[in-house]
Amino acid sequence: MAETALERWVNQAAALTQPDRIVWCDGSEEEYQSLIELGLREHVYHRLNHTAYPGCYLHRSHPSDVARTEHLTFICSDRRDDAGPTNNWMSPRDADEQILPLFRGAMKGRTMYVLPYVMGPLGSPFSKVGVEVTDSVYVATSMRIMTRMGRAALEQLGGSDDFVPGLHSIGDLSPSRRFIMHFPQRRAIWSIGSGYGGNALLGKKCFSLRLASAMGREQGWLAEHMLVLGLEDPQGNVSYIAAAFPSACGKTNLAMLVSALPGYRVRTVGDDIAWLRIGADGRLWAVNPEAGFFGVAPGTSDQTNPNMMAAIRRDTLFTNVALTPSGVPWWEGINGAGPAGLIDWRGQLWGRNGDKAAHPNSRFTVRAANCPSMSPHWEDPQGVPISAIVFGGRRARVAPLVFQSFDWQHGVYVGAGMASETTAAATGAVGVTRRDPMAMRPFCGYNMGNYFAHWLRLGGLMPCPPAIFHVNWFRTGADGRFLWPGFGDNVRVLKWIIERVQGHAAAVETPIGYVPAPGSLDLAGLDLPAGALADLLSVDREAWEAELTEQAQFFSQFGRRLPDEVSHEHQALAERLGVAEAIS
Ligand code: GTP
Ligand code: SPV
Ligand code: MN
Repeated sequence: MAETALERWVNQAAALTQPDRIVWCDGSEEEYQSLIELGLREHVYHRLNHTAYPGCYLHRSHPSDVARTEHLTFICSDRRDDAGPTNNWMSPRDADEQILPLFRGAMKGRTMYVLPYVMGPLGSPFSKVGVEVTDSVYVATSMRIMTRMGRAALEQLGGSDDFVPGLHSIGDLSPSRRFIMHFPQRRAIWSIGSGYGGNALLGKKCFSLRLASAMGREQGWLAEHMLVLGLEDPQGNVSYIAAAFPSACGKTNLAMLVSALPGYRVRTVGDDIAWLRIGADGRLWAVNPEAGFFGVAPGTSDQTNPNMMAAIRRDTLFTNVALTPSGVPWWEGINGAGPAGLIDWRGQLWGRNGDKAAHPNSRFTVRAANCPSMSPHWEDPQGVPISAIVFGGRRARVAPLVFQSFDWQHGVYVGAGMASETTAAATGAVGVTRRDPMAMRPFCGYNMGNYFAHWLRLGGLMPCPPAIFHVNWFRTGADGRFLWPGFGDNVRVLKWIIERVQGHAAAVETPIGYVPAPGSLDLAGLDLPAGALADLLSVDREAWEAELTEQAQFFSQFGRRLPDEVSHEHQALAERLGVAEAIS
């Protein structure tokens, strides 16, 4: 029989990397178990206490390989300007020159796993096939949890050549020989030198955001760093919300929150990525392309996220968490102080010298199906219809708890002007405010100026586009503590958002948008300290003036690629704030 496009590519990858063995993964349970067994023998995995945590294993990554490395992540478009000022760029030719020598012979003595996978529900018109080849057992087992992997993907592909090839090797794990390269024109991914999360599980950020955003631009849809949830009201009506927050800013927690308001329920569709298309009915429809969660461990507890705590009690892979003497995973925020004899994420007795026992970016990998809050519609091939889009960030100041944009165009500007304090999800300084439009700065596979234009254009194609909001759970008071309790109480904000969409919650107009009118935010049963609500909703003119200046600097990098509508909205805000001199 003639060689298929897939076989040809796998053979080429093998010729380059020279593995000892090639294993085509079928995605079965038996195969998963045997990969775990192999991982145990090779100390890639450690067995956890299977009485308390059946089917759970711990992986400790190399200490220099604990988060996405944005400075080593490249968009390799033909022209630098097509990657834009927010991406690292390398020409495809230079990329070949840099990375081919690193891949040459990289799998000698190792096994190459071929992982065909589908992003999106099986049989959905949204879904797309990728194939990752990797020499990492950790990646093979994680991809089986995070995607629909194996036979089903080969069936969906058939003899077609319509798949995204992703070549991955852990190489020697050296950051100086680490590259994560994306080729939007070739639709291919090359990643070497890291075994961690978004650097190595190529279906996730590399395919489903960086390449998919570029595909969506051409094909008229959006790939976004968004959770998707359904909010059910006491009458049983369900409204769907898609929300984009930067890494480690609360998507997973919001997606599965347990409501503090009686009669309201949140159902999870996705916690990290959404693919959005305009349906035949003119509404915006979303699917979650993933099949699992790769969630932040620290801060996760029975109080903050009981649904996730239930999900991760079985068949879960933990990465870089601490370990109690009885073999149970532990992290900061799970429950009080660490027990005596705690082993830290590096595998050493925890010194209690101020170091974290679990790495701040330690994570769990678990199938979505394990989570008790999944929506009955989370795998619907058509997706779910979105009523509201929410942008959010981690801002100690400036951004109020919630505000609503005036319309789609203003909402796109709100997203484009977003900023957030950096977190441990990527290497580099933590807590530094940076512009992060739509929470996509690290993930947009093309020039963000064109990305804003794409958003504006899609809005024009919807007779009644979703309303756009901005939230901030992380505003602090004078004492430096969070003003808002967050987690389950965030449902109060979701309720206001949906009531705004339905037209029956009151709001006050401010220069930046609508904030809740007194009494319109349901605070029943919540004891906020006096003055906290006013602080949470306040719009500080001086802070917003400074914000305008920072936005102007950021936007100016895009030159002619910045849509006029964004400049216009920026100018209009300056005028509403009464800033004398126009900023452009
Ligand atoms: P990625 O997986 O990196 O994209 O992160 P994410 O956006 O899904 O963030 P996640 O929900 O995992 O939360 C990150 C951290 O923020 C965790 O430590 C949470 O406990 C904390 N967090 C989440 N929601 C809230 C909230 O409402 N208030 C406060 N104070 N902290 C929160
Ligand atoms: C993020 O950093 O936004 C994540 C984790 O969701 S990773 O898969 O590493 O991208
Ligand atoms: Mn994420």
